[in-house]
Amino acid sequence: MKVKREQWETNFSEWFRNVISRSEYYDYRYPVKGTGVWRPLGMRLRRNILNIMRRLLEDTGHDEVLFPTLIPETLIRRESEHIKKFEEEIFWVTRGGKESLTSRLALRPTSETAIMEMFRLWIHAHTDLPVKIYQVVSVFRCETKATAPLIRVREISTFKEAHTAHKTREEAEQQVKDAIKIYKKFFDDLCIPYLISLRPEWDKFAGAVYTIAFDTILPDGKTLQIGTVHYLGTNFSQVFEVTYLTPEGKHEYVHTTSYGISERVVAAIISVHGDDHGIVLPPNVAPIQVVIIPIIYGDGEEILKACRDIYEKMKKKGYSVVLDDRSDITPGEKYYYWELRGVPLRIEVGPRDLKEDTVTIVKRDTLERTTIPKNEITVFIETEFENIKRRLKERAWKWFNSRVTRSRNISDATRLLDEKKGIVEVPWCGGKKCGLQIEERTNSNILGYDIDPNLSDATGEKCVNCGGEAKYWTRVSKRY
Ligand code: A5A
Ligand code: ZN
Repeated sequence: MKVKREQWETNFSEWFRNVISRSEYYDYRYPVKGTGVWRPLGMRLRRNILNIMRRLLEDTGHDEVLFPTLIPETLIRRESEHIKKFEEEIFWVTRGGKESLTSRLALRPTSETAIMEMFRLWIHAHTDLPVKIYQVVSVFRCETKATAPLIRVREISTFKEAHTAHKTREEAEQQVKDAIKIYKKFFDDLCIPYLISLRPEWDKFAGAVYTIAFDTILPDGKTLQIGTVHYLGTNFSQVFEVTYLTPEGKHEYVHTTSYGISERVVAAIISVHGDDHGIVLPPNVAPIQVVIIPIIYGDGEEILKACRDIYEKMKKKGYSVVLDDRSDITPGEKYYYWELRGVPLRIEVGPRDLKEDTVTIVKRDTLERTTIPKNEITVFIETEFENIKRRLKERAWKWFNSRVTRSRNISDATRLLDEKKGIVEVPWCGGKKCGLQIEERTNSNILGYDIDPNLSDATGEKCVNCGGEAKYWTRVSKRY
């Protein structure tokens, strides 16, 4: 059977909503706008993804913490840039029971201010630094743009935020580089393609000195920001008075960073690998890795016994495996059911397999069917899991790369962005005025330019807006 990706590409938003709800991963019918319910399969996928992140962070010296959800108004107002942006989006708690609160409490939209307040109490001497912490929590943003399940929510329930404090700018900027490395490994392990861009100053995180973002492209050609790393300088430490004593006895402000991801990563992994049959997942995060389906004619006791043997063997190997022995639906219905849910490998055992001591295996990503000797199952699965991961990564990057182009001409760029969408790189002088005009003329957004000068250097090119000397190939896209 050939894999179809028509719905997936031509009708993505409907495909996406359909697939996440029909697969019973996530239910966005909960009656509060911008929220949704993680159902058991979605929860397992979420957990498997977070486990990869946790491992990466713990291996690089980050410790997990848990801060309160509420932030006093006085704290969140302290950094002026920060509050200016988030003011529009904060949910306020103003009453406790029947009484009005004397000072309002914010449902955290992010945690810099709460964390800085405590850093001030924890950090005293240079020997207390660096501090590297993270938490996985819900944050709340009353998004004014249209909400979309997992992609733009108002309760971000899978917010992983890391916060670090350092002695010097150099150390903090090294941490930014380390964070980028961590995120690269993370997205590579999920086979999600991305580009890394330095956001223009008008689009950086509120209170940051600069913001570096990971963007992927969804099947409809629009980009999705799936992670951000911020260098915050001393912007927060100055207003929160977070200082440390140097060996020379001087008080210095700490330099801080923060970096975050959200359920957008789950949206991305489902989106970039899917097809018209539903969800397709790399085996390392799939909630169910193998499903066994008995193909029974008449009395199937022997076939069921063979299936149970395989089930036990898989379990012992540590795989997440299901034996679908339901008798009220046909094997065909089961195929459809588990394909929709993205199980990477399906093992079928029928009368012929029983006779010849074989099993039939179907790979979810290619829907290809092969028959192998029963005693080769475990070796087959182990290598095929790696193969699936490699194929998914290759296919995703190939599709992604075919949607990244360069253009030296604004009307060309605009046409590309209208027709093909994706990412178009144009030469840019680096000026804010030109940047904003490029956004307006293309009716798109500037994502910024690559942090690797080898990729972004546009020496010798002319700015696509003013015709002056260009500095960077800057990325433009329609985005979520
Ligand atoms: N404290 C820093 C880390 C922070 O809040 N950064 S951020 O505002 O850029 O958010 C981190 C990531 O969360 C973003 O890169 C984006 O991938 C995700 N995110 C932001 N708003 C979101 C929303 N409304 N719904 C889902 N994900 C969101
Ligand atoms: Zn210009």
